[in-house]
Amino acid sequence: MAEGFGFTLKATDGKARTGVIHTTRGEIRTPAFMPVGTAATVKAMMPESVAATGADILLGNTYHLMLRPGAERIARLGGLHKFMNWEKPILTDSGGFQVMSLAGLRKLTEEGVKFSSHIDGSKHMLTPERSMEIQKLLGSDIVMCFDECPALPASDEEVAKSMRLSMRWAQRSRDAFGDRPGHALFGIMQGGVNEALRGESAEALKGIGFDGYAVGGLAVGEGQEAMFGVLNYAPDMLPEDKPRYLMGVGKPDDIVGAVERGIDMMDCVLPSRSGRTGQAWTRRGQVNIKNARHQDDPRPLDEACSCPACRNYSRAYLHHVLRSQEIIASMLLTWHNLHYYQELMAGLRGAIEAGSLSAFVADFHARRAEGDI
Ligand code: PRF
Ligand code: ZN
Repeated sequence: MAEGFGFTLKATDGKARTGVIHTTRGEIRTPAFMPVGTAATVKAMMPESVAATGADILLGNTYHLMLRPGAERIARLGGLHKFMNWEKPILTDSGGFQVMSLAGLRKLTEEGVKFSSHIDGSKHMLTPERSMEIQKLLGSDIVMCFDECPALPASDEEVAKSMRLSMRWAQRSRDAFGDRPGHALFGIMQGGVNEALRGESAEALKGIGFDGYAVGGLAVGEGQEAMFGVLNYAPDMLPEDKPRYLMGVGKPDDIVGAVERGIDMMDCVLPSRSGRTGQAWTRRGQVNIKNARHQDDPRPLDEACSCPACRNYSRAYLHHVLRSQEIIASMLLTWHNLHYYQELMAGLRGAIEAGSLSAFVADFHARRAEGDI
């Protein structure tokens, strides 16, 4: 597999694992949460601030960057890391999932997906080969296979057909990626909530061979119980010595449940996106800072949080700037949320290493049940 890339497992606790992914741009401590930097920015955050929250790696998107400003342009400007001033590792998603959820007119064939841009309606085509080329132009450290994630509801037959197409695309992705020392390629398991199809997908991917394995096709509206149902068996179908990445998850309790079930990496827009609308995540659950009950409250969002929003500002101030649609509201709440997520990951890693994950998880749920102060 890729030279300059590796995964070391440090400790396990039940099915949960903690370890380190080694890349040429630095180490990623797992379980890892990856903030989403879709358009070459984690919205409302300077890259050094993202790093200060404790993030070891960011996620970027093929789909958005190919449309604007264009992958060839980013390559001419020295690659995505230089372009956005982020020196640590970047994982890029391959585009298929975003095409299906964002693009206008789409046509899916064996070859790939033809679609029109959500920005200007212009026509484009993504194939496994073009997705690998774009992710190479971006200079991504962890490249994702080009796959299809079927929209729900879907019959077992439709899910099977889609998964088998994704597995043929996985082979084409592997062939097109070639051998790129210092860059890793991850396969993506599909198969919906069907155990046999998940097994078939895992076998196909293992037969091809990847540097890491993602669980795709979850958190698409099936609900937490169904998602955990799949996560009760899916990680066990994947190689133990490679990182396992759950795509597009999730809320803090989804993350805790996924880690308990053997997931090593996750990404989600939730902490950044919901920060911009006034939703904050704390140890005591969700807080909507827009709510009038905060307008005279001199206390911080979370007195135990060491982020700049909680150290230097009151709930009353956060409420005011959010209500006034001041830019600093997005900056502070995004910072807090990313800090909270990274602190949760650090807590999970520490607990797994200490063999005390079940106590950590019990405490996590108990505090949330108390509710906001
Ligand atoms: N495939 C890809 N990206 C994704 C997903 C997927 O299935 C999901 C599903 N939650 C999020 N992002 N390529
Ligand atoms: Zn905070």
